[in-house]
Amino acid sequence: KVKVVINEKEVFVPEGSTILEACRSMDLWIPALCYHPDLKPGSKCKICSVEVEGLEDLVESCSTVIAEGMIIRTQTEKIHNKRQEILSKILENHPNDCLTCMKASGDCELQNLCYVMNVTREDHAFQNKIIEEYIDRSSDAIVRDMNKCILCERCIQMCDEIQGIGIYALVEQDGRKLVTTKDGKPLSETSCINCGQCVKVCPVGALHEKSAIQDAYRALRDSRKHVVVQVAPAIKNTLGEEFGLAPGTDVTGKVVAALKKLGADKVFNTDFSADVTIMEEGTELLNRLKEGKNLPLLTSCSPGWIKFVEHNFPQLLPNVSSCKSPQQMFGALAKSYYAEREGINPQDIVSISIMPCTAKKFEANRPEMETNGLRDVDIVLTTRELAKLLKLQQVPFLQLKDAPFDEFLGTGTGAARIFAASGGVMEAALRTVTHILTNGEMNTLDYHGVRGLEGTKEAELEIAGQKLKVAIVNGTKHARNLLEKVAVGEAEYHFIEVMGCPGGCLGGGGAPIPDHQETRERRKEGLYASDAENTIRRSHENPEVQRLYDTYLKAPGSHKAHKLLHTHYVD
Ligand code: HC1
Repeated sequence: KVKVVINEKEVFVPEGSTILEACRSMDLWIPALCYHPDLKPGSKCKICSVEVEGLEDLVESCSTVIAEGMIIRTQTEKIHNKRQEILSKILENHPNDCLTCMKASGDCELQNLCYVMNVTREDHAFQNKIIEEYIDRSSDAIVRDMNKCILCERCIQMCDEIQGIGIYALVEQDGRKLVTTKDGKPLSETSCINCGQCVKVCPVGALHEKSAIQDAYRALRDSRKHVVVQVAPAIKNTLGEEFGLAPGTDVTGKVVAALKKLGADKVFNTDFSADVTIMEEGTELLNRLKEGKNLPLLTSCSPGWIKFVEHNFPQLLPNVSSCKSPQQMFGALAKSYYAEREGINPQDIVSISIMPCTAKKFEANRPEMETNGLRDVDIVLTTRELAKLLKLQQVPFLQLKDAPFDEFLGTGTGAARIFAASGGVMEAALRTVTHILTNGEMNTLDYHGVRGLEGTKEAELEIAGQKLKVAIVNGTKHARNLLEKVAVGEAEYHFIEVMGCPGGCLGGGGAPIPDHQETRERRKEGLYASDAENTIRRSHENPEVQRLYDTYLKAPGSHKAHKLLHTHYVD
């Protein structure tokens, strides 16, 4: 620790921390717009500037490392004037349309800052003109409205440094600085993977998911439609954050009750189809191991990751599992298996999914994601969108009595729940594959070696004489590093789990904000606690999955299973 003086008070702060980090750890407020805990300090907005005794100019607290004996002041008149000046410049170029902005009041960092800094109409000029060409609605997942951009460059950093994709750039156009896609193309024509990580770090309403709230609202009120809703694994341990609960809190029962209140006819569980995925993908792995073909097998649950392979490693597409993601498997089964059993015309079913992911919107729209001419999934809402819909409808989420999932497609195991954490799909697969390879003699439940939020992990196992070398990556930057080695034969694995977002789906682009390493750790702990509490923790032991195979699909990998649950991606 080092001794410093902050606002005339002697304090000890961790060596190597920046002034901003030190002040925040002491609950001392310093405004910041470009700073984000997941990103390298960019020193772009300079609104976090503070005074250090002995220095004439203010210094940016986000990038200045504290030194022994420093005398720091965070709230002087000079600082206040500087912050007002910076804010004025931002507001001159920012539309004054908070009433209709997609960034909810309270979530907009600029609006919060204006409030705290007592910004008044008399003192500041606002830009009221919206330039239509600055709005890009071409993507199925993300809307960009550069009218609202404050040039903090968080999106550029996120896309480049963390995801390793780099589609954004800062340019000068018509005498104005703008963040655009690198070649100025609409988002849908770039190599954007729709992961939505840029949306999560945008402090204002310049980037947001393409809203499906209105579509969901209409469907849920349409009495002629039979609305089935599926809830992804991550939602159960993250939606509570939108209502003030700690990250990781298990709110499964409340989510079900809330969706019933909104008008869902049936509330089902994506964990069910995640268990089905394990049956199908596990079988695929065992077949490929037997044949020695198309190894390593690459998981296919994460649609951002799939798009990443299509753009960057098309030669590895034969390695990608042919399994549709659990979201799409669920949709296909809802309009076939479930519809047939209940005697419902599949055309009358509206299939809504609640996902922590913006790329799931894109995935649901992919042309191949349909069965018998009907879309597998009709509407995708992110975690944040569901929270917004619940608030709009005044559903008293925290007061709701827990309700159970509806039967038939409602049971999920602990193995399925951990799909939402990096390493979870691998662990779920290992639980079942080990059982099969050892004829039920080995039933290991906890594979600690594949858990954790690190970008890349690997493990080697021997199961019934079969050597298995596996790797797990999260975030496409780490995926790129690993796949480059795989593509040239420098790294040999049998099975690789890839999730497109940092930490896996628990850090998805549709997850609650704030989202950073610490919140993701706590969500992960919540997910594994929910797994440990589940009385069934292996996918093949899910009684509803067993019924699906006994009465309908017959066996994993069967002709019918292939027709409904598999797809293929072509170069
Ligand atoms: Fe995911 Fe998946 S785990 S991809 O993160 O395989 O989004 O939660 O629903 O489909 O099950 C997301 C989560 C989710 C799928 C499953």
